[in-house]
Amino acid sequence: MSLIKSINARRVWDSRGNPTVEVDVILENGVLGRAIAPAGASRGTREAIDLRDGGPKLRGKDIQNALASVNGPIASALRGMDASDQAEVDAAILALDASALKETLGGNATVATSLAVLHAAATDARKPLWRHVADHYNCTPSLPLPEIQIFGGGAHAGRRVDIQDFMVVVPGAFSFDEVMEITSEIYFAAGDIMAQRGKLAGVADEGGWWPMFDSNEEALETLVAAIEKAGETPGKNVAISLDIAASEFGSNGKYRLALEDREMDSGALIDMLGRWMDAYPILSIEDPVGEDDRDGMIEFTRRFGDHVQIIGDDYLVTNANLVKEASSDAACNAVLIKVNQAGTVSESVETFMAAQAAGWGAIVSARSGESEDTSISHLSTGLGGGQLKVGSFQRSERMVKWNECLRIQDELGAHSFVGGAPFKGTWWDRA
Ligand code: 2PG
Ligand code: MG
Repeated sequence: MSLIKSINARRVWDSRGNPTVEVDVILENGVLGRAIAPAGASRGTREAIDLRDGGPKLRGKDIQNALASVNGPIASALRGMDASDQAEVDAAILALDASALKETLGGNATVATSLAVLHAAATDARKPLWRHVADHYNCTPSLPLPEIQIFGGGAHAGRRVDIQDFMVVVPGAFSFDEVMEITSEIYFAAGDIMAQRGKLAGVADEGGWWPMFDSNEEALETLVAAIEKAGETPGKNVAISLDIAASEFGSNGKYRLALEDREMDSGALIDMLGRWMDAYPILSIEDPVGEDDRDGMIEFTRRFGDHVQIIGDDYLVTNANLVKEASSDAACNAVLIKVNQAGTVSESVETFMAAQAAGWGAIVSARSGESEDTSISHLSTGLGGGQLKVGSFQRSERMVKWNECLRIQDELGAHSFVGGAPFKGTWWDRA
């Protein structure tokens, strides 16, 4: 056991060129733990706040106040604490901020600190982070099943299409390494098809292709064509995963697909997604309706919950109580775990455990604003049994996380890959 000697925050820059918080935690024996806060663009209204300074400088996005939270109150409170007691450390952080959404300290300050402490404890125990997480939380580690973006949309691509993430999953793969190879083939096949058809504008925030489609459905047709061009059978080894991110184009049960100039209510949106699921091999859907559309989420889950994975992201904001509530509502059957939505490691793990208790899936996820930090690759492996969403197959802030999983694969063994287990009970499992 080693005690925390000092904590220092510095300003670094994320994958969108915005300032963000990096925290160094140094233990009395000299061990260093370091982590960087990510940042979302399509944010849930109930997630922890990124504390930004406002004003004209850096488009209001500077984080001097968040740095001051870490270097001031957080550092004072944590100095002398046992870094291996993550729950105590996170409780001490929470005790400094009585606000609902960590407005006082900033979720960017708390998440970078909390993760840096986790790293320090792992290094002090001479364990890779994934192993420390597995031992600390008494989990069986396994390499996650990735979901990988092929086209970006919504808030990540200038709203060029309404739907945010068009992704593939490869539940039929035998190893993490094989998922990477198959996804690479699909990613470049999609780029080739789009270039040939004059539909390719570049690369979106998470590395997926920035599309110039005429409808949202054209993305689905193109994705199926890309899977086939890559030599795979859609719906067999490879399936489609969507993040609708519906809160970005609707509220109060009213939605507007700008690309198609169509307005619809919640029922019509659910019907449209139902038609897509009939026509395309869609295995997972995130935020199919808005974060405020409880009736819509319950209805969607009633209709499709025994068919596909239904993930709450903005709907659940990595909050264990919301997972419990949704579980008793029979809304969703899986949760996205974003550590910065919760604001600490302990709250994120608590949400993961709540999902497991509900018999739900859990997908550890990056944000659209990312960095070289690879904590989530370790978290999802250490907690085990899950899935990992990192963005696409280009840009180093994405690839660094996939590549870290390949290094973990060498330590843990290729056999530890979860494969299609997260999709037990879906149409894919029955097919
Ligand atoms: C999401 C994430 C990642 P953001 O909605 O799931 O794709 O986006 O980080 O912008 O919230
Ligand atoms: Mg989402």
